[in-house]
Amino acid sequence: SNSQDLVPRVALVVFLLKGKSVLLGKRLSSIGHSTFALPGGHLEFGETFEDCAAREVKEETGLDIQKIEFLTVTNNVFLEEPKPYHYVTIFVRASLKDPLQTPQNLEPNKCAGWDWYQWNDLPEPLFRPLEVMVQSAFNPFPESQ
Ligand code: 8DG
Ligand code: MG
Ligand code: MG
Repeated sequence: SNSQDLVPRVALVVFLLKGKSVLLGKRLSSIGHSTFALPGGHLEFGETFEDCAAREVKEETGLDIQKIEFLTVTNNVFLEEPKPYHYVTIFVRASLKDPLQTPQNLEPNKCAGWDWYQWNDLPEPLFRPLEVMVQSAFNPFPESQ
């Protein structure tokens, strides 16, 4: 694609929280290949943040989520990566509708597999937009936890 095709895009990603853990998957897409990232994807035309969060998590993991809450938005400009990208990324948190439901790897061409990781023992390397947040001491858990 030539440089005139480069536009900022809107992404929405989900901190799916279970106890002190979050759900992460190792990316197989060209952007952020082999890094650990949250479930999520592109906001579709006409979609609410909540609908997008529930849809992406369902499509990618089969999990049903509840208590979807907006957390923050970040501007992710990575022009020097092998594939330059600019995402305005909306971060939400959510919990499982059924805490016993386990994630399935429903998009094996895009993800090596999903697993729960303790927030104080995250895998490396993290996907850059997520790494930036962790470096800034961002915490996705409710105050009480
Ligand atoms: P879609 O076709 O399902 O809409 O897209 P996708 O294949 O699921 O896209 P994605 O790469 O998973 O997510 C879109 C973009 O969101 C990604 O290229 C960059 C941005 N993004 C972040 N942080 C994160 C993150 O932690 N996880 C994911 N999956 N995407 C993220 O800025
Ligand atoms: Mg997706
Ligand atoms: Mg995705």
